[in-house]
Amino acid sequence: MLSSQESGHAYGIGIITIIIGISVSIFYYQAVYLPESIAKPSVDEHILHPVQETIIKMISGSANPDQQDNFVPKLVNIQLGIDNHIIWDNVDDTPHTVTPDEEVRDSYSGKFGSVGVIMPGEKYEFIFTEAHEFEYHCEPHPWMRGTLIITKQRF
Ligand SMILES: [Cu+2]
Repeated sequence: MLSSQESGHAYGIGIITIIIGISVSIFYYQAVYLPESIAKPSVDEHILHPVQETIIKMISGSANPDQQDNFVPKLVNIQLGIDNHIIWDNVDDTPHTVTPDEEVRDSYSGKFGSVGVIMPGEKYEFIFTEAHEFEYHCEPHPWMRGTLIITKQRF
């Protein structure tokens, strides 16, 4: 049996442990979690709401490796504030993906690339807010390849 002094001591340590735990949680929430969740950079309205959409179609027959065209158009030049809202439209009857060859991250829109497949008739869209240049492909049909070059407005 613990004497009442010892059990009081153990009780005290328990309370202190709980207080430290709560303090650490609050510190983590305020110093780490909150800043990350609200850290989206401020982006010009013209870039968030460009005047044009860029549509890239995944055309019929893309699942055939002998067909030359799949992502149409294949090479796209984009200007921020003009047409940087990009929509991949699957007009084929096969599911496809939009997957960058190497990880691409936009500091406003986050990680680029479709999550899972884009079913026939569905779309994947992304708004780029920074200059990027990269190649992408379709995961199940690696011969489907495209290139995006996103630049700042030239005036
Ligand atoms: Cu595909």
